[in-house]
Amino acid sequence: MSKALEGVKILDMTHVQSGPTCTQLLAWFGADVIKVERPGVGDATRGQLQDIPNVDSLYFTMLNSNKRSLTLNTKSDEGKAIFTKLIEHCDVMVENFAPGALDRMGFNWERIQEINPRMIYASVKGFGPGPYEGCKVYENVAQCTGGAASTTGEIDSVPLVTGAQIGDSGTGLHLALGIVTALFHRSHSGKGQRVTCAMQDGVLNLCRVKLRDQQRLEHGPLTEYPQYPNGTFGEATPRAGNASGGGQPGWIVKCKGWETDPDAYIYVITQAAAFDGLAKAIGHEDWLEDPDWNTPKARLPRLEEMFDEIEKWTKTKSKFEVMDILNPLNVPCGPILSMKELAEEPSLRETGTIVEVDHPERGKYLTVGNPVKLSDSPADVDRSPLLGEHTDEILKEIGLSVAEIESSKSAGAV
Ligand code: CAO
Repeated sequence: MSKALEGVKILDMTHVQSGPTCTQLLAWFGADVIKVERPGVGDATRGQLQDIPNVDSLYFTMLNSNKRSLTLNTKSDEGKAIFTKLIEHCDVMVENFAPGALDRMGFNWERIQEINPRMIYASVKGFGPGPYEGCKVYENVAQCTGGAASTTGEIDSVPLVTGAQIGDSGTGLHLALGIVTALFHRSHSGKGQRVTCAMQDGVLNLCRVKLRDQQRLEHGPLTEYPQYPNGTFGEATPRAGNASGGGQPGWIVKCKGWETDPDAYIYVITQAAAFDGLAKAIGHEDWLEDPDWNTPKARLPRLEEMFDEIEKWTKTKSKFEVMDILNPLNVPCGPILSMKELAEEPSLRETGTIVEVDHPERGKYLTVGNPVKLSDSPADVDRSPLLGEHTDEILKEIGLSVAEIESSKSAGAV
């Protein structure tokens, strides 16, 4: 079985999280990803949040599997000459430096096209063209500027960021789709193109239901939000606690052990089609004949009371017992799983979603494998490279002689 992106060469100028998630995904699909890093320094995340002294951090190892590492000073003359050869050699270049950094090195889009008209040049930036386009951006800044933070949190409380890295990894995913789309286009146009994705745009795309609600708000209260019927709505989509955000009301309710276990909770969705079974399971058959309860519309002003009643029942069961009882009744629900539970979940190990990898310096560690499964192109997860581990072999591949490699090394270019 061949890898789907076998033969595609990626010049990976990415660092931190957003860009590396994109190139890691392409590497899992079989692309040859050449990660270019500053000599002696490398991607800053190698040294951030280190759990073992002087060993590449999990931050780095979990974002850079299946890649090769080449050290290169792209600001020196020798380094620029090698970088030019790499642009000739590769199909795709990906970067997520601060705005203008590649231009300052002398490699703007026009120059890259001159060197290789088939090159696809992909970038992540914090913002698209506009008042903030020159700003540096990290994950939580993007969550705040893309609409996630203003719509996340308890009602009447502060905006919240989420642990899901929708600004970084989310934008990396968007960019990867842009790259494979441009590769497909190149297969018949013969030409490369510029691919950009701003983190603000990526987050907003993931928050589109909240822009939907912004417009619904002009026509009346958002009846599935906890503010309805007694609270007030302002001018903008408000925070909604754990309300489902969809047409089927949902909430997080306590399960047995919640007093001591911070994750003894379950999300329950009261989908109309399965409501009868749910009502019976929690001992509320009376709701089925009661006009205050037996239609979704009648229940809307009573959602708080409804979830209180559901919780009285879930508090008598573990979150997994609730799963076992409600799923056969077609009630969509999901236990709040801790990272420990996920790390130990055998089915995730079997599918390769959680993978154990061996690293020469840190030993074994867990990482998240490719969540996208292709039937004919399995994605094996290999460890991340050491800094500059593949410098010599890559320089040979692009045509440098042993003497040229040695001279680049003594000039400090690699
Ligand atoms: N050789 C020589 N110089 C190199 C190099 C190499 N191989 N690799 C990088 N550099 C240089 C860059 O050219 C840049 O130099 P100049 O400032 O002189 O142009 C410098 O290293 C640092 O780049 P940077 O400004 O991107 O790095 P930073 O740590 O200051 O900022 C970040 C980091 C993430 C805020 C910024 O890169 C950014 O806003 N990126 C776009 C948005 C993004 O992807 N954010 C997500 C990050 S993950 O949370």
